Amino acid sequence: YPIHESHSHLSSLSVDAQSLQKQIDELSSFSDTPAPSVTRVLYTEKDVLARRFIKNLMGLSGLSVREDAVGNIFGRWEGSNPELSAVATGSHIDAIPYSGKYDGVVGVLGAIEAINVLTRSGFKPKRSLEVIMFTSEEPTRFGISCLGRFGSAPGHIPYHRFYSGNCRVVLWFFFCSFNIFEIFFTLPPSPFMLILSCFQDFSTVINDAGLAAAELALAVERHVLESGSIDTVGTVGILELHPGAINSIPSKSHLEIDTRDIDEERRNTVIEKIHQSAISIARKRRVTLSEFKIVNRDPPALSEKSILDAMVASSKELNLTHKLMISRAYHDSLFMARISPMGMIFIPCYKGYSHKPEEYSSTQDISNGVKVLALTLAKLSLQ
Ligand code: HGY
Ligand code: MN
Ligand code: MN
Repeated sequence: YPIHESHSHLSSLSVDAQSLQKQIDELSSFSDTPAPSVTRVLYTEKDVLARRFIKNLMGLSGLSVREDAVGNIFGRWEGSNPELSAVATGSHIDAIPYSGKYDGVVGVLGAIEAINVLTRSGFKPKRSLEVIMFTSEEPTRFGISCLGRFGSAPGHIPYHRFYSGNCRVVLWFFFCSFNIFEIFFTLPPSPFMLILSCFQDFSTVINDAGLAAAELALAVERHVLESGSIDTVGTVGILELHPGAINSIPSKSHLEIDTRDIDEERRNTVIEKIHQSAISIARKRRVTLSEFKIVNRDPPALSEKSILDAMVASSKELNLTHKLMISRAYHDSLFMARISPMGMIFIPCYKGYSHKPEEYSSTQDISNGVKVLALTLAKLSLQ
């Protein structure tokens, strides 16, 4: 689109990188664990304070703020054609235990800064623009991710035209060492599933439910590797033993397993193998597999070409390099894609780390991401 012809001022988008970095640093202090780690679980006191911080910034940026039943926060910049569906962008600010300060946060604070960038440039949106802070993208409080989707039933939100999620690189295999700016566009946010598996010793002899769990953890690794693809991943992130005393043989164990793949069928094969292993390990160790529950098993989603096109055009106009990529992470985009065209922008980060205190993106990369986001929002707003 000839945005440059009609809005030539947009070619000089200026990001207030220093303020943005300061906000990222400040938000990281709303945490229940010591810096540099961040822990911010949904509706803890720190999360409530962080939400207030976000709402305040939205207000300062001139957005009108509203909140829905599950706590998604929306900041709206009314366009000249408010009856058209809006263009929305956003991410989350909750943080899993002992994670870092960028995951999600950059997608929320960066989006608010993108609005500031457009305001400063004199841009006037046609479609309304919205910044969304999605509630509990992480599964920490209720064991399930992306609670925001329950706030408004899909199909009833006509205004979500576009959701550009995390300005973050969340997947760990790639992009560890790019030092030029690259934007990564997602194709399918990955299908993801979580399995709950519990073993219990119901016998009178001493059978170790903990060893059954240990064996299953190794089986998860084996089944994932057997797929032969680097796109198949899995981990046992939670393993609890009961009663949890050094001098007591565990009578119960509880595992939570996350397996992912960009290929849904291959992922399902891994799940089936894990299930079979759980059954045979229980038999062999004479413990009962008391529960094997698939918590969620979502299909992948596709980004929309028109959104990708706007992102690609924006990065080109800004003289930034980019690359199309697949997101392996579980994002609200997975659900937004069911009700509206969707695309995601990723920026480089240190070693591809996420969900650990070491996660880091440079102010420069963040600021480039904000520019691409701002220009993309502007283009889509005029469409
Ligand atoms: O787990 C994920 O993919 C993301 O952090 N929700
Ligand atoms: Mn995360
Ligand atoms: Mn995230």
